[in-house]
Amino acid sequence: MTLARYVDFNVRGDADGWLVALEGNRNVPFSMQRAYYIFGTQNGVRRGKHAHRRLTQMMVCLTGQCKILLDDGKTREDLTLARNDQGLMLDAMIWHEMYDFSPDCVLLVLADNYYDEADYIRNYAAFKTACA
Ligand code: T46
Repeated sequence: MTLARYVDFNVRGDADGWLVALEGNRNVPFSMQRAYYIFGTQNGVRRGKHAHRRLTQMMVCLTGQCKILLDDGKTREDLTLARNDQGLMLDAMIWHEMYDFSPDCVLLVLADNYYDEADYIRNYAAFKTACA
């Protein structure tokens, strides 16, 4: 069993170039309220290191690649994000850490709500307690 699921996108275009459209409640299976992107991550840095209490997100690696550790409090798995024709759905209450960023990695994240620090669990022990 996997802790997250991939959504494949239709890639449109031809020899002139390519385009992917992301639409809320269609190929993005929630109502989007926010998009942000992560880039310029230095070698050896781990980002994330938190879980969200309620937030649902989709991650798309636009260029380069990185890895992501997922943890639901019982099991852990590591996935690679390296495709711009695929989104990774990340539900609430999954601890996640992104690492091994290539220098050119640009990670687009779509979210179903606005930024709210109160939605973050940034302490792993507190996350484990909340999962129990
Ligand atoms: C997540 C992973 C994948 C804002 O002001 N607005 C925003 O929408 C976001 C996402 C962050 N911020 C501020 C909060 C911090 O002062 O930007 C700063 C960096 O955020 P953070 O340290 O949480 O960044 P990452 O890369 O560790 O985590 C981010 C998201 O915060 C998080 O929701 O799931 O990317």
